[in-house]
Amino acid sequence: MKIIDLRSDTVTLPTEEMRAAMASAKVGDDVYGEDPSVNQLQELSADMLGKEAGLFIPSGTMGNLIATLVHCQRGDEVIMGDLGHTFLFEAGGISALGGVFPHTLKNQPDGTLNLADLQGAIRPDDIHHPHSRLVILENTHNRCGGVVLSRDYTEKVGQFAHDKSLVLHIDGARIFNAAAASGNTAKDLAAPADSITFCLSKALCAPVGSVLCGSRDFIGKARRLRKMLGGGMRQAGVLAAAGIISLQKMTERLAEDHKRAASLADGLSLIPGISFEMGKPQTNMVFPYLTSLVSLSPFEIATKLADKGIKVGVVGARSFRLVTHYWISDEDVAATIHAFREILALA
Ligand code: TLP
Repeated sequence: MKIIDLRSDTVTLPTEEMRAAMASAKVGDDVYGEDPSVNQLQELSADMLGKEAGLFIPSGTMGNLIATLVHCQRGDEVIMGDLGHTFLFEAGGISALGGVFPHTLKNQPDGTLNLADLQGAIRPDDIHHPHSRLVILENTHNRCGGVVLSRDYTEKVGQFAHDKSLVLHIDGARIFNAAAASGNTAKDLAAPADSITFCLSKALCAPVGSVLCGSRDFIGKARRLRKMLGGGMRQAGVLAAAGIISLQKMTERLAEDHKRAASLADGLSLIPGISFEMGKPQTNMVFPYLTSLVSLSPFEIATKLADKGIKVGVVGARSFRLVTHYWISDEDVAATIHAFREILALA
């Protein structure tokens, strides 16, 4: 049975071109800084993100963790959204390993944090309080529907943070989706940030890896922390070789995934019992929910879809997340709409 896997873009398999590049990659010991493919990937990443330097890391989670550990001392406070990936899905690593205190603000439906809320979150200089040190934004914002934070908004937050002597980190796991959807370059979207992580192993199809970018000084410190966390890799060029193709080729095609997400949402919206809390998808994520017309739970529906070879994520009491990516075709979109229609007609 053909499997249509819409649970995430993290499920993407490497392309044939990536596999060939991996097989013939020039490699060396990256802990010595001697892997030519890793060095090329880091330079290319820094260039595309407009930062002085980059560091190849195993995951987006490690990127956000290392950035927080470089920017903060133990006891410092990090301001972030209550729907942010770092708050929800990174196993509390910044607190467990960094002794850092998360100060969450309500994420607005468009993925932003209110500037007035940010203003109110800054701690006065008083021995009772932790130091406010870091703001984390997420672009695109996963749990807010894969929405794009604008360049203008990000600049305002960067300006605000710097005026208050804070630093700004962007969890840009899908910054190239944000770029494709907004018509800005990733470099423009990253410009206000002191550091940014982006992922090669999501929509960009590489099998493993993310890149953390920032100033040369920041990346020097990040490199030591990566080693401390056990993330110093040796002949990682076999992975970096795929990442180079991600940046050179896969960033160019993301609009296709966004178009398919829009058609998927359009098709699903015509089915009685399905609605959309978050409006039309802006990038590659679709978040349908079940109205009161449907008696089955999302888990029951997900099981029936899985029986037809369609895998979807259940993300709430009544809602799903479906993510389009390189391995999802127009036919897969049509088959998914058809399967939902059939299952809900019987529900
Ligand atoms: N997100 C995954 C799950 O963890 C939810 C997914 O399927 O979307 N930042 C953002 C915005 C992310 O969406 C993710 C992964 C990460 C960071 C973490 O990346 P990895 O999985 O490489 O640690």
